[in-house]
Amino acid sequence: MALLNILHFPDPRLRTVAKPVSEFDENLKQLVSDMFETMYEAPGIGLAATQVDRHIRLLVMDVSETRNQPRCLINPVILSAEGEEEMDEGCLSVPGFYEKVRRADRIRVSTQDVDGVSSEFEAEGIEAVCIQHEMDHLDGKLFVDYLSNLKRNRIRSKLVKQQKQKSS
Ligand code: K1U
Ligand code: ZN
Repeated sequence: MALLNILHFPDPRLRTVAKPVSEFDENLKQLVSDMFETMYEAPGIGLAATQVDRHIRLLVMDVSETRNQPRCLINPVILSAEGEEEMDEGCLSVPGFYEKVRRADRIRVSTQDVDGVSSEFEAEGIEAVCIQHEMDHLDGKLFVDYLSNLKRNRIRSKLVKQQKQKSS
């Protein structure tokens, strides 16, 4: 098990579009295990492979209050989306900032598990929001992209300043 380094906005690597997972091998299982450890330690309710500089279509999440309902989605696809929900979102790649984002409230998702077995399920509320947020990461998109240019640029400047202070 290992903790992975989480990339921070505005790192350009967060803009990479992830490629489908094609090999369901031991390396994939190790990455999934390391991503869960990193997500729980952060702590976060989700983590996309993009955020740890692995550009494959893989995300992990656990939106339960008890933090014991891990879920891993590989090559996820949103088959349908309904309703609207506006929720405060945070992001481990944009630490310290929470902003409202409007997203679909109910989604139907197809996915594969670590062995490559396919399934479909429905999600709503925070689970649906988290899946959409993490799937955005796999397409190189961040929640700050839904904000005004002014807000996004303010967040960028503050994070760049913090990163410079840390490295000096
Ligand atoms: O993708 C990420 O960076 C993780 C992010 C996921 C997310 C949060 C809120 C709405 C949608 C998606 C986080 O987990 S930020 C941290 C957070 O929200 C949280 C952490 C611990 C307990 C409860 C919430
Ligand atoms: Zn995020």
